[in-house]
Amino acid sequence: MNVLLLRPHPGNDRFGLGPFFCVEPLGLEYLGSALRSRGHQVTIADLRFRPGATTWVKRTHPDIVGIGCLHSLEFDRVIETAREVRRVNPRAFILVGGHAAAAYPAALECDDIDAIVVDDGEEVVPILVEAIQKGSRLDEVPALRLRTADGWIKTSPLLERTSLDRIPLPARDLVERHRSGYHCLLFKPVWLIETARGCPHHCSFCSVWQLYDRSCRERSIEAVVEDFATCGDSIFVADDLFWYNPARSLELAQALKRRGIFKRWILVQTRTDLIRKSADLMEAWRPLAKDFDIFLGLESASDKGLDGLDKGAGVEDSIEAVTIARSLRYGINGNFLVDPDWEEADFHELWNFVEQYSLQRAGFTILTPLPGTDFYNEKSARLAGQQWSNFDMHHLLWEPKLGAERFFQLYAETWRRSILNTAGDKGIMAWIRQVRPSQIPYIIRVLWRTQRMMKPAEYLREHLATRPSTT
Ligand code: B12
Repeated sequence: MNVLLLRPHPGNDRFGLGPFFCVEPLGLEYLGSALRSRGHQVTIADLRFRPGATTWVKRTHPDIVGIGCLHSLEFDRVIETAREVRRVNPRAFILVGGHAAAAYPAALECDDIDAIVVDDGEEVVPILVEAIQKGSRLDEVPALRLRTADGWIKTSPLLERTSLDRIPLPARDLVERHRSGYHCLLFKPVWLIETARGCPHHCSFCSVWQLYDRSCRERSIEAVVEDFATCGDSIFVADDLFWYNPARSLELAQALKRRGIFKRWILVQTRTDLIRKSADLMEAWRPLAKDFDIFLGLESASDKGLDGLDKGAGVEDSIEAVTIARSLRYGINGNFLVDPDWEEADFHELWNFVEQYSLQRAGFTILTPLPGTDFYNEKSARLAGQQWSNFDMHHLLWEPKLGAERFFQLYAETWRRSILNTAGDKGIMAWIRQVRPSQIPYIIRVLWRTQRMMKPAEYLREHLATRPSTT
């Protein structure tokens, strides 16, 4: 079968770190690899670059079109893309999958989509493609929401979680034409690598553990080493919780070292309490890159705040983690959550914490009930009428305690205290000095776009223009 896999443009990256990150569609590359190993023909089109869906459909004449949906904020764009594909090729079977699609398929159940995969794709997608090819029953394909003449039905779940070793390496060649466009912060081009999937914790705002029932799976050391060896110099590790399994992480660091891996930059995401327990492990990993950044879920400046998010770690963990990581020359990026129900004093507490521990490289997102979480179900009555593109963690989804105008003044002030404020401690020249001359236009463009986050009026204008008419 001829399969076209599409990564839609997310549509909404006016706020947040969108301009700083553009990462390859790794999930689609694993699907590409799985399908090719069964003899199917695969094209991946990343619609964040030209041309658009219509051109790709006309160019490839697909039997099946798979659309990736990682983030809830993309739901409407995914439906629009499906509609566009349907218009150009009414015969193609249209399938959607990816984290947000699996976590909350209800948002995508419409006439222009034929099926939604509600689990990982490496196993399910080849079964579905073969069933379509043979004309056999699709309701026997596992892990689907399927559109039928009688409405949407759910098929049986997979008997076991798909092993990450089922498909050892992604088909990266399918996106190589876009490589120079993939970037993270100062690093360009960038490669996304996954060594493990899932998280055993239960933070209230996160949909990952809820989708995977707190399970964690790991790729084999050999596959990960091969992936690191064949990717380029700047690596973003997609794992939900890096360094989760100490014995395996140590073995992996040693195997990478034996293979002679040394990267210009690696970024991983992990928890503060894990760093506190993992100083030895972190020592083993640090020599694998010139610059090594950690994205830490800092979330709150107080134990009360962390408890309220079911974080399972305290402020002492944050402070210790930052100290340990810095002593080993890791860069600390991170994120704090800003609650719409905050008082003025809560903002001041956050600013003082950021100042005291020099956390100006952290980002700040608005606490958002993401579909696929219990938090979303609890808040759903207050979310009526919200457009999906507002679920980017930079929009207010209900009236904040301080009123929208005051909230955005304080939220913008929070961002003004970060290194992204070019009128603050790190001016534009300091950024420019960190990149190659050829990247200067890129960094200027990105920084110029991010300055919007320091301006309360910009948020307020956006809020008034995009909120549901009933609020
Ligand atoms: C990399 C990443 C990003 C990248 C973008 C990646 C890209 N290619 O576009 C960046 C850094 C830009 C990013 C940004 C954000 N992200 Co993000 N991101 C991730 C992360 C860490 C990894 C995704 C990944 O590649 N995994 C590895 C691949 C191999 O797995 P996979 O994508 O799940 O693919 C498998 C299946 O899903 C399925 N599948 C995938 N695609 C398809 C397609 C079809 C057709 C089918 C059938 C199946 C299928 O099969 C694949 C193989 O098994 C996930 C965490 C996660 N666990 O999903 C968060 C995650 C998706 N992000 C999240 C969030 C919240 C955000 C932000 C809003 C955060 C912020 N602070 O601003 C922004 C949004 C930016 C914007 N405006 O668009 C949430 C989404 C929650 C939700 N319910 O919406 C997640 C789940 C993180 C979390 N723990 O909460 N993100």
